[in-house]
Amino acid sequence: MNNLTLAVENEIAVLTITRPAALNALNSETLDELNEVLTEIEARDDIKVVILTGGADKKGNEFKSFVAGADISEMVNFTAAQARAFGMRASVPFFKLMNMRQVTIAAVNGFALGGGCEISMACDIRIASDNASFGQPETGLGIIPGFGGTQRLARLVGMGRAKELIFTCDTIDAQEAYRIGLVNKVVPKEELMSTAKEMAAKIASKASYAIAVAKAAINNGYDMDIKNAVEMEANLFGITCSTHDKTEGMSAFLERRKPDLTDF
Ligand code: CO8
Repeated sequence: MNNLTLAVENEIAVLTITRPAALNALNSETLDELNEVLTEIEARDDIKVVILTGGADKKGNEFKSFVAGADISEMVNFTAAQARAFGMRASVPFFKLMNMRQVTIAAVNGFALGGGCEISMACDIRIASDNASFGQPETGLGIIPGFGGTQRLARLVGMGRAKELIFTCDTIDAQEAYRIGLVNKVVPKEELMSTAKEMAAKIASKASYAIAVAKAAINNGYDMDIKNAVEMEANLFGITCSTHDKTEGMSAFLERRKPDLTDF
């Protein structure tokens, strides 16, 4: 992979987007590599949580940029058909981040603009360093957010705030992103990766299969009416009741011991 690195330790994968010359902007090659590596991760039983972050800029500053958007130099001459193809190229790995059985955490270490904000929103959880900033500057470039931003931003922060951010192109700091619910947590930049890894370890220590099922229930139920969504939840609950982890988890509670949770 030219634009991504993958490091796996203790069931946690750290996936780093590394395009130092372009502040980790997403081009076609990076999106294809992302799709490839997420496909590999999905098939791996030894990875329970994926932390997505941005690599250092060309001066070695690790907290300059998470992802500064889609690559403008690639998009500048796009025809409508090429733009659509580019959007779909992102859509596939972004839906993987959203729906894969592993939990995905964006550790946002600087600029999360345009496609950068959008890829963070495709993750399950966002943790921001205190210097991070977020925005959807597309309408200032004559385009609209095209990697799911008009949809995921409205779902995360509500329609009014999403419209304000998209129509004004304002960049907001990490605290404001936290205040409006765009990020789960803001931490001093030196603590970003340790905080993300701590949360990942906590998640990895729970029943991984149950978490994957809970993730599917939340994602799928979100766009359903409440009655059908709760019925779907009941059905999925039934499935988790047929697992080793359910028997082990409940027995361990009653026997006052630590459970040995193994399903995934
Ligand atoms: N694309 C390509 N190159 C970029 C990008 C980008 N998005 N962002 C930064 N770079 C490059 C710069 O061109 C520069 O290259 P060079 O050193 O060769 O001149 C290098 O990265 C460093 O950037 P700057 O010198 O500009 O660094 P600053 O610290 O001065 O500024 C900023 C940092 C504020 C992040 C600035 O670089 C910036 O504004 N970048 C663009 C941000 C942006 O507008 N992002 C949104 C892009 S559009 C988008 O994401 C659409 C997504 C949906 C597409 C859907 C298609 C279907």
